[in-house]
Amino acid sequence: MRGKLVLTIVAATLFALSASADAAGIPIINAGFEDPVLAEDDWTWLDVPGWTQVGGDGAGVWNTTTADFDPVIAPEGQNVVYTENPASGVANGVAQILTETFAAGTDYTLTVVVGNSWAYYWSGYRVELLADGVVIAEDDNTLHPDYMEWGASTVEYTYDAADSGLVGQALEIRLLNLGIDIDGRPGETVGVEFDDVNLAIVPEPATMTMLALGGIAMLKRRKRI
Ligand SMILES: [Ca+2]
Ligand SMILES: [Ca+2]
Repeated sequence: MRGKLVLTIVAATLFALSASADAAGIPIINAGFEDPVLAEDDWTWLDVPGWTQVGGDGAGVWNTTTADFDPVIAPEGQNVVYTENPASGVANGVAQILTETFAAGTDYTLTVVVGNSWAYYWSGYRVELLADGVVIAEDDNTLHPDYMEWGASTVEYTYDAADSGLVGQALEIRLLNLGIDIDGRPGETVGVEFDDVNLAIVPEPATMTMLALGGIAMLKRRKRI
């Protein structure tokens, strides 16, 4: 009877672990930039709730239209975050320090949709995942969406014991405009838009196996009683 109960607990634990392995989402404030609610084609200037400005002018929330993007106007909801920048080679954009801290033995997957609106010449971009202000993984300008189109950026971090000094420190996401005149339009303002930011935890397979083996070992010990 007791063995059966323990088996049930082990099965429930394994089920919970397999569910969490799918991707546990980490809370991000205003991850889709739907705050504030804006009228069509309205925008904010230097004000992105939940996010701070990085570098110079400027970034804001923007309710995009078919004049900016087509056929996907915004990957999530109505608004996106835009960044505009002189092509001076100095990055700007937005950042958010999360309440979640960097954990040992844990892998992270950060996804962001990156847009090249009709409103600005293409600036290039960088999506960064940081702990304690140190970049631990990034997508450094690997996509170049066509004008009016979006691309899916994925940043994957696999736990490295060399980063153990960062365990317990706050995670941070930075969405950056590189300020580069990639399309050869000197003197023009360059831009990039972002939407639908997601950060997921995926426990490493080794950790999952250890937990599962721990459960089985517990079952065996109980059986001997
Ligand atoms: Ca959105
Ligand atoms: Ca719209």
